[in-house]
Amino acid sequence: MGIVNVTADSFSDGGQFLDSQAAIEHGLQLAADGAQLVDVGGESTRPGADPVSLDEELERVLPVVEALVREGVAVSVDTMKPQVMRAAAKAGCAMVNDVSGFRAPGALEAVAASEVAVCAMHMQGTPATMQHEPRYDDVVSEVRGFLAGRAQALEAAGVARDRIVLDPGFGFGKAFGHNVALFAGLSRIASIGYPVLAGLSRKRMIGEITGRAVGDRVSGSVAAALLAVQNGARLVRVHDVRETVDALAVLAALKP
Ligand code: HH2
Repeated sequence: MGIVNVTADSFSDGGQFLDSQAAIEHGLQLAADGAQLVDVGGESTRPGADPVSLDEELERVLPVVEALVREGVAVSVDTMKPQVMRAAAKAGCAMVNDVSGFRAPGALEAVAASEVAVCAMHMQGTPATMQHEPRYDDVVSEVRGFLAGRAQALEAAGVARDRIVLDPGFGFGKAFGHNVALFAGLSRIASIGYPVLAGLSRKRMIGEITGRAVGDRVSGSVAAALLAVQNGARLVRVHDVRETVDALAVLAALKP
């Protein structure tokens, strides 16, 4: 899954693709580079990011989704808003990706009313507060329990089992040690019985390990994507698609 942030303030590429034409061209490039899904988001979820209004989010996301769908790209839409989910599904997106796990009132109904795939992610708190001393007794069990509950809620709302993907939400209300424990516990998350998506690309934990600034975390991110796949992730959400696709091809060809 390649990332297109149509935002002014995303942590790694904020402002680069706020213009729809630039976002569309970037999405097409990611697809040409080998992304099987292109994730389009109009609201940054970085810690402390400003919320975006419904109208603004629709204005940012829809033209990009429509253009990419027209070009035959499988598009995922990264949103927490049910109205954006409905509009994106109508525009032909293949997946709705919700970092709040479809907890907004009306979100379950919005995706159940369409045939789209869904990615439900775990987040402790909200983007405004999530990095203020996140706490868990047992992070893997708690995240696993939450995701199993969201999968159940999605199915109860009418979303078919084979449309559901789960994501532990690296960096979303997690300190470094929580992220490390979740990474080691990816196979336990996968054992819930749904494909798992891992999003580590250029995140702070990669910076904490490598000492590199956001713009210089490609190698660290590729290494994390490879290990995530080896640990049980079926999808990886990345900014650097070409590099990750090459690395995954080498992994597939050479792993014993
Ligand atoms: N991470 C980000 C955004 N959306 N969705 C899923 N399913 N999993 C993730 O790990 C995830 C996500 C944050 O990354 P990015 O989109 O680059 O930044 P921002 O939220 O600042 O736009």
